[in-house]
Amino acid sequence: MHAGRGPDADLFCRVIDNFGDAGVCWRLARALATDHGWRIRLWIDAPEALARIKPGGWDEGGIEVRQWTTLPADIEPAACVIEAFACELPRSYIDAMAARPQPPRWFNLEYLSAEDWVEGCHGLASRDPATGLAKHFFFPGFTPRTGGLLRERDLFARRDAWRGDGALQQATFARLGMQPDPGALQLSLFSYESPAIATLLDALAAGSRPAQLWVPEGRALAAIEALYGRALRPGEAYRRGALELRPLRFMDQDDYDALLWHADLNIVRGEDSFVRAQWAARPLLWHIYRQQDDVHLVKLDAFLDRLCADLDPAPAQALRAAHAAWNRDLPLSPGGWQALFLALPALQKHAEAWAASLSLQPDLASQLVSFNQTPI
Ligand code: TRH
Repeated sequence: MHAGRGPDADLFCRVIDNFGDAGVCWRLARALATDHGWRIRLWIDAPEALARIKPGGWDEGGIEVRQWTTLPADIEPAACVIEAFACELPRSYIDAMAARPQPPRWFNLEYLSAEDWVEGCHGLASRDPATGLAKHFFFPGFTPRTGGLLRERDLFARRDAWRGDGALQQATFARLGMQPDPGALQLSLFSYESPAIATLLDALAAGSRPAQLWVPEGRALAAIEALYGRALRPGEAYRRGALELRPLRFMDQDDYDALLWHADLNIVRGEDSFVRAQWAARPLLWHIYRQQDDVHLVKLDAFLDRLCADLDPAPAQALRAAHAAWNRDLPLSPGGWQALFLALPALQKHAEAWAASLSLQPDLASQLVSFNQTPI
């Protein structure tokens, strides 16, 4: 942080599991810093999660990463305070917020959902009983009456530049140890464990078209190792029928974007890879994060209803069947998978239109900045 000017926002992140908590917070910090010139102090309780998605370090202009164990006793809260995913701030920090002559704007960044009720809750406030401070609920979402989706200003330009530049692509492939076969269907797989993984592998192996399946290290690759009964190493190719399985090292977040831009079908999960796959404007299959009492299935249906609203019946049915296989453990026959592969050209067109229409609404960081400027 530059001398003489404190942070514009304190962003608090507690890592529950995996990489999405860190991934979303890092992206928000970057968008606020790069697109809006904000100075961000990112407090994270498990910096090792951030280190996985940003192995090259966090030395980016405008962002200071701090380990959130305990906060300094004399901390001066920033003018804007963002609590990611209801991570609960320490009482001493809330008291310090209340003690400022002008109390900070306080946001709770919620989880993404396509459900209708989100519109009614976005922007609502609750009062901290002890200090009376207002905390605003900031809901990401897919419609204009929500907080929108994280999308940095130059994302589409970078994506399109990459797609139009063979040398840039080759540099990425060399860095990631990829040798894409131009004649093969390209798939990326970053999901949780699911019985659908086995049926997908079988369908690809039995397919009439060669396929390369790129699988970054992690839970999906471990699930495939269990199926194959052996360790699978990044950099190696494992062939079965028409399928070439290609494990990859877990990569930098920006390189993962490029993998999404490259593939014909991306299997993604959680929240951040799910959003990035939509910005890639390629067909996607979403393995949603499992929640208690199956509430995640309601969220999944809400998204699929929006996505499929103007999709022709055949591709929509193929897409829904694949989502049911992945998320509801419903068996999908080889014919079901083939229907999805056949639907890819239609899904591709639709993914482009979907990304373009979503990008008409202001991105999340811009909306947060505007909200922050409106008088309470
Ligand atoms: O990892 P996720 O499952 O994360 C989460 C958490 O489980 C969290 O508790 C939950 O709240 C949330 O999902 C909904 O999935 P997600 O959100 O897609 O985050 C993965 C991040 O990892 C994303 O920022 C992309 C990044 N990534 C890399 O940087 N390199 C890689 O190689 C891959 C595969 C992903």
